[in-house]
Amino acid sequence: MKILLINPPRSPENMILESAPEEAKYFIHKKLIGPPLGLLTVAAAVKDHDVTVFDTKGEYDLDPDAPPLNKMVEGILEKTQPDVVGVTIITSELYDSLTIFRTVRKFDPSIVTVAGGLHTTLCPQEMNDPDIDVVAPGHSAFIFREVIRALEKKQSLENIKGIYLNNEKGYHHTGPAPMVYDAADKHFLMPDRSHLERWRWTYVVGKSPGPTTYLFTSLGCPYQCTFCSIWIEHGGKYYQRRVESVIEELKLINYDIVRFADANSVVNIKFMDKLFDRINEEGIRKEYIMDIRADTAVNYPWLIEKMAKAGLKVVITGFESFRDDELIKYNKRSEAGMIHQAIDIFHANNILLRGNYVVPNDYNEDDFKALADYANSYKVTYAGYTILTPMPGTVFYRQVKNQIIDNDYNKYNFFNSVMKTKLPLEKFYENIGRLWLIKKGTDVI
Ligand code: B12
Ligand code: SF4
Repeated sequence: MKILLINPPRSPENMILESAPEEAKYFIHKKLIGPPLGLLTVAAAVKDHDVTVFDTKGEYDLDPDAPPLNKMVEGILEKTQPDVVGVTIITSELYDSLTIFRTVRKFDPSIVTVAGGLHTTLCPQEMNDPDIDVVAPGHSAFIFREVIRALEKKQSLENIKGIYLNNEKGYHHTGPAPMVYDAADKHFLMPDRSHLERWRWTYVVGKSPGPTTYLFTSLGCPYQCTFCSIWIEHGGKYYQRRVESVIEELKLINYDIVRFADANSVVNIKFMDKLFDRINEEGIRKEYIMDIRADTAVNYPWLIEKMAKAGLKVVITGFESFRDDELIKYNKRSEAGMIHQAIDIFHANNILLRGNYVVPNDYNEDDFKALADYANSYKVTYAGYTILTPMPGTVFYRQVKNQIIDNDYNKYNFFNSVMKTKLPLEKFYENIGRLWLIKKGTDVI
């Protein structure tokens, strides 16, 4: 079978950037850069077939004047003549994904269209669209393989459990999946990054000397922050890879910078300790980027030191708030007092720290001033100030559903306010834009 897997473009909506003072604009994320790891995993499940992975984000980074999405997709459809097209979807990229499916349907109605990715897991009921034939929520690479097998043998897809079908019976679920797939261990599939060679040099962040690739050592998170999609995606479970499997992947990777795509890289202390022993033993020399919680750094400074010596260069920490009452409201299970301790530990190990604060919709001028004062007294190399956003499918979404005034999913990327704000909206954005100037470093990540 000929299979085309498409990574949709980024949503261009970014009101923080639009409203920020000129001098802050360089530091505000215009785009996050990185490879579509989920699609590489799906590609690995069907590697015996003729598979093409197409990264439209990479394509627009290669040439910002590349044709509009429907023309770009028509071009790749002409070239590959696929039997099946799959798209990976997060909330802010849903509408462009639907444009891709519409283009495919118009091009050739016999092509089978498959939707997967986080948004399909969180909100499968929203995927009822005439241009989508199959919806495969969860870590569904093996289920996708079954779909391909059935299509190849011209069998009905009704017998494949764990998917939604849109056919003459209407939009319906085929029944619960036969098992919970452990995509980190028993069902781990080694990504083949050669699919992305064309876009390799677009995966360069800021002034970094070379491109970065992503690798995950775990899936899910044992914490349950109210605003977070990730623990919901994994039903609150945490899946850990094996040390030797990660070592094998690191040896295969021909990139010098590796970003751990874990929700939370250091959960299992013994695992990370062992992993870095093995990295040292194998003489693997790379730079690593990880997401590490403030309380983890405070509780295990020796591990931070060990990882820093073996290549840990950049850490991203969700500080979220400098106030304990807000952290409790978010169910963060960490204390504000740990932020400055964690900053000291990371900086003492020459780690470039990116601290991220989330700004709730009810902040007034005094709240912004208090946050600015705090962030100024504990400056980090890179700082991010994003908007607390009710991602559909999260606990926070349910809590604040009535306060949502904008249902345009293009805006659900943490850079736009979708709830009623206490301050006039322009003032709210203006304040957030100014915050982006509070940091030590002069580059972006
Ligand atoms: C890697 C990553 C990226 C990469 C690549 C994503 C891409 N497609 O291009 C980059 C850097 C580009 C990226 C960008 C963004 N991201 Co991002 N990203 C991640 C991250 C860190 C890891 C995802 C991952 O690789 N997981 C591992 C793989 C194996 O799992 P997976 O992708 O879910 O894929 C599996 C299944 O979903 C399924 N599947 C997936 N696709 C498909 C397709 C088919 C056909 C099938 C059958 C199955 C299937 O099978 C896969 C294999 O098991 C997650 C956080 C996390 N730790 O989960 C955030 C995350 C997904 N990102 C998020 C967001 C919001 C963004 C941004 C909008 C952020 C921003 N503010 O700018 C941007 C989007 C673009 C932009 N504006 O710049 C949110 C999504 C929230 C939501 N509910 O939508 C997350 C959860 C982070 C968070 N803190 O909440 N991201
Ligand atoms: S915000 Fe971080 S710590 Fe909280 S549930 Fe999500 S990944 Fe886990």
